Amino acid sequence: QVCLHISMDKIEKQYVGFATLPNQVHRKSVKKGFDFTLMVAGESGLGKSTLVNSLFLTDLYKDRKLLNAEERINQTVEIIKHTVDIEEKGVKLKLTIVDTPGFGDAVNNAECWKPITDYIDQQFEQYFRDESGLNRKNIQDNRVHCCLYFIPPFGHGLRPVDVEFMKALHEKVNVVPLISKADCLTPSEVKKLKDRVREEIDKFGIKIYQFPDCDSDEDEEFKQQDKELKESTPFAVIGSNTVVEAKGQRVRGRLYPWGIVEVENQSHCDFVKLRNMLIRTHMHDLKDVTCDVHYENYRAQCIQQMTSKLTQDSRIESPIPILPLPTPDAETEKLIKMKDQEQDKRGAATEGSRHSPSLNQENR
Ligand SMILES: Nc1nc2c(ncn2[C@@H]2O[C@H](COP(=O)(O)OP(=O)(O)OP(=O)(O)O)[C@@H](O)[C@H]2O)c(=O)[nH]1
Ligand SMILES: [Mg+2]
Repeated sequence: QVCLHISMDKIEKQYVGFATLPNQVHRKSVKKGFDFTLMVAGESGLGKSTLVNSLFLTDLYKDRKLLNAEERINQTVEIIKHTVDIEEKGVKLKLTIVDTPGFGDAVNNAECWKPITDYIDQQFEQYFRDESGLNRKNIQDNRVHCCLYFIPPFGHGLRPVDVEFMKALHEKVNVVPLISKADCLTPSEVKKLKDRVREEIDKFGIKIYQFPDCDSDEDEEFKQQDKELKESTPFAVIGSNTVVEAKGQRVRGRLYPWGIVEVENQSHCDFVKLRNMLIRTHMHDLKDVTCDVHYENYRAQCIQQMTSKLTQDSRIESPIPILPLPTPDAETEKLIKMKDQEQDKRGAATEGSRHSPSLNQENR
């Protein structure tokens, strides 16, 4: 026991204690909770609404009645935001899904991506405002962290509209391309289409979300998983709102006269790979890239615009950009009042202890 005591003493001396930093971060972030926003986009009828339903409702709403009913999803006609708060082993996640109406119903599809890019910009703008506002402590982050772009399974690769659409998005959001309704294709057709799409993404300079490189000290299994993930893009997916019976088990799938397609069967499609990527392995990286690359771009543009406006205006000589202040609404007024009162209180305290009103004035 004495020996143990001495060795513990030695350890204590060798460590200052900053090895606990990761634990501190862990505790703090678990307390705060996480949030994630996912968006879907693409032509009408490709199964966007069905997929997001399959993607999250399978695990998230296990006991919801909706699952077992043969629920038909209606056509999406406006951008709809669904938010669910989920908890797993004490970790809280606020998940937001932004379902968008598909394009293709209009005769002219020029700029069909506009409502979607506008939506993404609006979220950035809101965040930028909040960040430069009074109350920065509890900013709600509604920025879109990932956009699943649906490519049709028919056809021979990307259409011009797909290229333009993804290019309109790629500087603003992490684009993850998917081949939809993969049950229409045989395995060799899936492979051919995937190769083709990958080639075209390169050829047209579309910057889709890049999975980060694997560290060299990761174990072999992880490296293999990472390699498979990178080779599977664009993920070929199948969605379904019905639960069918296959080999005595109830599974989410599609029942055809010639058999059953199982959504979560890895030999039928890449649905599980996509879900694991989004939730288990890359959620944090998607958020980091959104914040460090896409939002930073937006911010830089905003600041640049403001500075150029100021330099144009010869009456103002300050090189520091001044934010256009929105007219204060009731909420802001209340906040200002609260902060004033807080300061008054603090001022009074210092006044009391120092007996010097002039000092107090300076403190302000
Ligand atoms: N074969 C097949 N059909 C699917 C799949 N996913 C969805 N569908 C069917 O495709 C039709 C359209 O699905 P939705 O999910 O409404 O498509 P959407 O992309 O949301 O359409 P919009 O809301 O108009 O943009 C429905 O009848 C679905 O049952 C799939 O993976 N394979
Ligand atoms: Mg829809």
